Amino acid sequence: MTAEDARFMRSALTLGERALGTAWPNPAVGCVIVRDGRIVGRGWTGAGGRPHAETVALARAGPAARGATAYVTLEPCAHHGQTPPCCDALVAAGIARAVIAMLDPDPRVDGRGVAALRAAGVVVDTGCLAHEAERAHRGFLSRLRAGRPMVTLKAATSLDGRIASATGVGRWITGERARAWAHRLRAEHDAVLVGIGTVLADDPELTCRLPGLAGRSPVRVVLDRRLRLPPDSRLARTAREVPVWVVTNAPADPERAGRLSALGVRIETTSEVGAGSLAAALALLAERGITRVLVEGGGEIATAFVRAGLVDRLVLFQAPILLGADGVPLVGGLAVARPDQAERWAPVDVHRLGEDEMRVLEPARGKGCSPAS
Ligand code: AOF
Ligand code: ZN
Repeated sequence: MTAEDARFMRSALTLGERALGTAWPNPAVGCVIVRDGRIVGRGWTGAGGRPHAETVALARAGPAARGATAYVTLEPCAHHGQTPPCCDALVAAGIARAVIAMLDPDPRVDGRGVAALRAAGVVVDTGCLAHEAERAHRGFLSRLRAGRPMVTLKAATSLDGRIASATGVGRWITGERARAWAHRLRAEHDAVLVGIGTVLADDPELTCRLPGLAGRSPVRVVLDRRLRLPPDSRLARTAREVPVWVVTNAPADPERAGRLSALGVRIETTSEVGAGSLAAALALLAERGITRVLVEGGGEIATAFVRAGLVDRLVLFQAPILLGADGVPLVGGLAVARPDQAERWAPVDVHRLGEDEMRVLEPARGKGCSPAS
């Protein structure tokens, strides 16, 4: 693997990012076709998972693909799904070499793509920026391996970790730039999830309203055990434009369920209550194809996700204000006896956004105590 390989794979990974939030249930794959050191075709997975990235990049490259190298962030598929196998398309286009970041653990692929390419005489190198690719595909991998989507917990807090004032007001803790970034986060997730308490308190819309990304709003999921979602809430009223799924416990009030359904709200039922209910809700979302969930609150939901060890990534927007102990905390009691027993979070990214600071953290598994899961 050369420095040039890494450079082109990085381009492919960046392209793949464009499909985050729209490619589900498929992975957001990126592909570049390189001929004589120049990129002649680019592609990423289409909305709903099709077309696949390679097909798009090959179409762009046209005859220039002959003798070229294809850089793909995930092993090209070998199965006849809704589209013909990408490895066949690469061979037919005359690709001479394929550089693949990581194998596709989907049982329909799982090494068969690489084998088919090699059998056709294509030189195949795997493992180029594999670590980065694992990261890029973690929603897809989590759904496949753990049967649940990847979970990002997002919160806007004060310096002292409060998400709302003493009177429960959380709008707005952070400034405009941080809020714009939060909208971008929505676009990069398949679904955004809140508890019914947040809906009743704030009547949020939970769409992505950034210029140019308006069509990228995620599915809006409400955890609403007793089906309290008001039919005149912003969510219910806009359910025909951007999907709203309510996860509730059976038996739901049939009259209310009927009214919400008539507005286009999808009602999903799980029988789980209490400790296992979050895992059940996530499993249900995974079954429906969701690979990446952005949890936006409120505090009770955030606490439940943290306690259950179900947070894969924490995105904190921190404003330079103090709200004090009478403010609403980001997480409730965790009963940590000693600091060295607390779960540790590894910082992976930090940005200044005006006066606010955004920090991205991931559980530092193995250090500190492991979360119950
Ligand atoms: C690729 N390139 O861009 C993507 C791939 O339902 P299908 O036929 O679209 O196949 C879905 C599977 O294809 C999915 O589970 C994953 O293994 C692979 N996704 N493969 O070659 C792509 N998105
Ligand atoms: Zn494919």
